[in-house]
Amino acid sequence: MIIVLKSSASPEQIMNFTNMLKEEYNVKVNKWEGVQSTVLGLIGDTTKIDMDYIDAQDIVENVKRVQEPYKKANRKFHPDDTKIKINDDITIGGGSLHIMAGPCSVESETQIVDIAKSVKASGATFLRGGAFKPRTSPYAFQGLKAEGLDLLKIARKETGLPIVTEIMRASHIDMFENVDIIQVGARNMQNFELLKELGKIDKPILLKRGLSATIEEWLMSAEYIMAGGNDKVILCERGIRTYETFTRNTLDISAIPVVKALSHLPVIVDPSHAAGKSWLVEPLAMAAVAAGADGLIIEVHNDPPHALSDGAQSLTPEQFDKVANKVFALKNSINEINSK
Ligand SMILES: [Mn+2]
Repeated sequence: MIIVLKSSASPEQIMNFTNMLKEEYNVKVNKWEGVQSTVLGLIGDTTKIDMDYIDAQDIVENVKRVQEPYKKANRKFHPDDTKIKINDDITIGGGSLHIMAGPCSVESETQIVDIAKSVKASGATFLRGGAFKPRTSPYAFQGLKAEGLDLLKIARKETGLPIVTEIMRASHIDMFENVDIIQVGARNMQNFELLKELGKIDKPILLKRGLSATIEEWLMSAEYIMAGGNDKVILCERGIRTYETFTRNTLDISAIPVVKALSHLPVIVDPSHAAGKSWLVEPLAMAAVAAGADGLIIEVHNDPPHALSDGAQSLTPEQFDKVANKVFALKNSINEINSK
């Protein structure tokens, strides 16, 4: 971290400020005295330093970070890809390609079990389904809640597919004990109290990117979970809000290689919520795999026109089968190219 001091700063003020930095943050402080101003270079762990607090000090002209504010999620301190094991036989990360598929909302036992069976037959390795739904309108279907979780478990028992479902509040964590991957939705990406509680459990967390979150903010949210001791974070790019209105969101393909360069955490992509239109799911899924995603999460419904949520972006099981086949074929080709 570099701190530029105002030219009006007196030697005594500079000494007091330097001593405060050393004592409060346990960092080494290098000082360069120029003609116009003095510059301080902080060496050590600066992640705990509040930049706004430093910037607000009377003698500070400006302050700049030279190192990322996240540590546990940072590839610099963990060069190898994180691989997250689920049920001993599934590994996410390090070049994997897993597809999580299922309906936006769990609607009934037959619905979820039928969809689970068909997506499994097409190669999906996880069943997704919402029990608690964060809807834009309070009048829209809010999910089957606890009953939805029970139905997901029935579908898991029938198919063997591990389940991924979204949590909305920390007080529900006990209810999610039997879930294989807990999803934090885009709207909760900065629900820091929820993130802190998820940091205390030993369960993979699928952390969706907020709809207007920068990559750094997204990684800082992962850091919240990891700082509590839970290293099993899977990042999920699901599109961000831009000025474009044709698609529901704009899939940020560049975020995939960027996050993989900055962090060791696995990255999966949600083309369904990015596009908002079922016909766009295939090309976006292909692009995500080509860009290096470790997996995909795709909405599949047996009767999209009558789905209680997100019907327009849901694939039928037949359409999903086609997309899954293409995606796995593409992954094989990419592996072949990369091995040359
Ligand atoms: Mn949905």
